[in-house]
Amino acid sequence: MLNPSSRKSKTNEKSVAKIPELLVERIHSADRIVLLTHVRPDGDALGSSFGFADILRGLGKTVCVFLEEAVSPLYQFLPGCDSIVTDVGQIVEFTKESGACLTIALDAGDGNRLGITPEELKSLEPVLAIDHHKSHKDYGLGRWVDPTKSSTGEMIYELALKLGAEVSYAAAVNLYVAICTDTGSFRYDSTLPRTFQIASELVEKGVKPHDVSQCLHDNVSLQRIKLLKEVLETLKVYEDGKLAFVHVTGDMLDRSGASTDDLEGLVDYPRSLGSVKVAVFIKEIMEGEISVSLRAKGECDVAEVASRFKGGGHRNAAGFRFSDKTIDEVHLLVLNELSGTLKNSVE
Ligand SMILES: [Mn+2]
Repeated sequence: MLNPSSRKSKTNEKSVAKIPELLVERIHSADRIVLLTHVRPDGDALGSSFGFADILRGLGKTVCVFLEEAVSPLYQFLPGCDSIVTDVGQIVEFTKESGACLTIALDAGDGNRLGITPEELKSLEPVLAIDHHKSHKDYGLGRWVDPTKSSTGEMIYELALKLGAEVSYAAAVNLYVAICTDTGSFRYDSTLPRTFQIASELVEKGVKPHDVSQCLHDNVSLQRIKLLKEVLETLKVYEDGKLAFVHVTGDMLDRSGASTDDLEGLVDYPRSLGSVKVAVFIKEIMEGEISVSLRAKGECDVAEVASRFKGGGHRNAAGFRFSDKTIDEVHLLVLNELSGTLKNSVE
């Protein structure tokens, strides 16, 4: 059943973002800026990093984007993805050069998941954070955290307006990809009127939605399809189809020839079942190292469920890890927790 949204559309407002002055001032006064993002970066993490780097360069800043490892082949179409630094020592040296330096962490809800040690993070101070994770754990000197925003990419666009910066075509592609991936192509609950306004402005800057969609969705390898076949074989549903579980092991990756990058988005298949409220994807790539992704539709708050397992995320997308359990143990543990949560939530 479709019902109209109760959200008030603020179509006449150019920007409704409450951007802290500290952030704006620090950016204006910095000569050099280091951008960090979370490990295993997704489209939002990468798109907002490369997009923001381009915007800042347009303001005359020297910018270094640090990533723990090379950009996944899935995102190598993003403009600017080849000018990253993966050596943290090089970043620390960069901050010591003359002139004011600032570090900004993007899309990272946890300062311990930036791919660097706490000591290394300290040596990059001052650190500011821009993030939209509901589970954001404060770190650094200051922050702009807004869980109502669809994506960090959307926040970077608002910030560019506030800074009076030019958004080039290259930046527009990156921010569009960031918004597109974090909203599941404008399908998730976080997609608001402002999200479409920004997407529309990015399209006016030359982004072609069809081309981006081709790069994001219609560009998969045979190995990924083989992996998908194996993963779907593991599908189990519970609670009248409200819960769907799938898992992957290192052996499945080996058999299919796929890489860990190919795991991204596979949880959308169990999530797409009509009856499903929460989809669970359990990954054991290395023996004993388990990560769990939760994707929800509607009322169930999976960020809250993830926090019970010391994880985090958004209302509709969250995750957590274990290092001392088997897939079966994790399956049972998460099933019990979600069954209880569903029973307690008002339908
Ligand atoms: Mn994000």
